[in-house]
Amino acid sequence: MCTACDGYSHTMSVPSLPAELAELRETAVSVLRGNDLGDITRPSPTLYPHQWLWDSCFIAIGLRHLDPQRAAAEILSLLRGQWPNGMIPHVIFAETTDFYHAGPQRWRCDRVTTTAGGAQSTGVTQPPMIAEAAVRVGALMSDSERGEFYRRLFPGLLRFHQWLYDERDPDDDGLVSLVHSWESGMDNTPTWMEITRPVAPLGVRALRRINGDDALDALRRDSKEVPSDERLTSGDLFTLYRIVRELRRAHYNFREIRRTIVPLVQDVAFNAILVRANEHLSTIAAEIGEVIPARLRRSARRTREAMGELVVDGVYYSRDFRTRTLLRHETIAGLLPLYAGVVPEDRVDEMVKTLTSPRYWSRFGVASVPLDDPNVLPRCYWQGPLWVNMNWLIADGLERYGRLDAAENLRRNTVDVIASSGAMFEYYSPLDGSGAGSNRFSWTAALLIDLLAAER
Ligand code: 2M8
Repeated sequence: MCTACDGYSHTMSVPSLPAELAELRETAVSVLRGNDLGDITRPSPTLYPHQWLWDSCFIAIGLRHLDPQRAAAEILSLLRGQWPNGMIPHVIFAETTDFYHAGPQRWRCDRVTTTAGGAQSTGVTQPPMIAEAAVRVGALMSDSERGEFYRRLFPGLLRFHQWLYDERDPDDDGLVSLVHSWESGMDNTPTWMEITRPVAPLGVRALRRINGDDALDALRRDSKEVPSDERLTSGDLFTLYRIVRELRRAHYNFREIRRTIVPLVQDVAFNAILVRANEHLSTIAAEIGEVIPARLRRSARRTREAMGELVVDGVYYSRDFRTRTLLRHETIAGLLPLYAGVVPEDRVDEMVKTLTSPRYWSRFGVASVPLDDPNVLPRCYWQGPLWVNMNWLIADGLERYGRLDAAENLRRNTVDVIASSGAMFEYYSPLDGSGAGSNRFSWTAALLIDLLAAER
């Protein structure tokens, strides 16, 4: 961000937009400015006061239209959190006293490692969106700026992709496994909650038997900014904390984690994002004359092929790493193979039909859980609401499959739902478009700026 003045927008030309959209864009810029901490951007001012991996990537995709160098800094700053083994953590803690419910004391990662930049971090990762964000930012830079940016990023990014396979694909089947639902980014999506609930702490299980989960509400501290019914249940939250305890005891090491009760999931969305990320990594390497090691190239090919093992009757699911059984609950995660480009051409129309049917496609975008699911909760986090980053990813996939009308409609609906709420909400009800969660959410603001740039 420019230090001589207070904003970003002077560095790039502002698109000419109808007054209403220009005002909305200004709101988005001010949300990003308000969440800016120098070279990182918090997802939201109070709920999420640190740096998150995939948030920073989506944020950079928007920031590039305001200030490409600042966008590049957002991405490069993720390398400060890199572990010696190559992992880039899902949260890199900022130097702030602002409260976060799963802060450094819950993870105590400084007992097992030191990050590249000395920052405290969590011990798990998040969807590997870095290469996509880097290529998007690079596209708006001069050749020499892009070359410099890619050269600074590439070594760390390569090590991250290698870590994903070395650590999380021990059986070498091409699919990486996740050890916590926070790694999927879709914290309480039904698939993950179903496999996670059996390992709930004893207290949670006892309270559940007498329908007394509510007793835990007073103990949680993540729902001060947002009503608790817009977030995951207390029982689920305390179960996720328990899994962090298990991971901590296993030193965040997959070989040890395998021997614990921690559920291990070959998450379909994460692996879809990885397929695309591997392609972008190759683009970055080619541009700066680097070579992707043969082993990583082979793993990348396997991931692409192995996505075919996750599909039954045209529907993609995540898989239990231990039992190799598919976790047959339909959610938005199963639509991300469209983004990955792994859906065979003769299956694409069928998938687009499902996606655009009233089951998923409300007037405003794609619901995170089909609307005919008896347990869908339209305003609750990853159990029904639509998310701007998901709409963005799916629209990107539709476009690359040449389904231009569907892509265009989805993008337009996304802008409309944000416009009708007038604020940058974390997520929106697919039924009436009302906003929920944080109302100053960075990736909504950033991706809106990106969508408006395309609109121009
Ligand atoms: C949400 O997750 C965090 C934990 O990582 C939380 O609830 O405290 C998710 O929506 C995740 O996808 C997102 O990256 C994060 C920050 O926006 O918030």
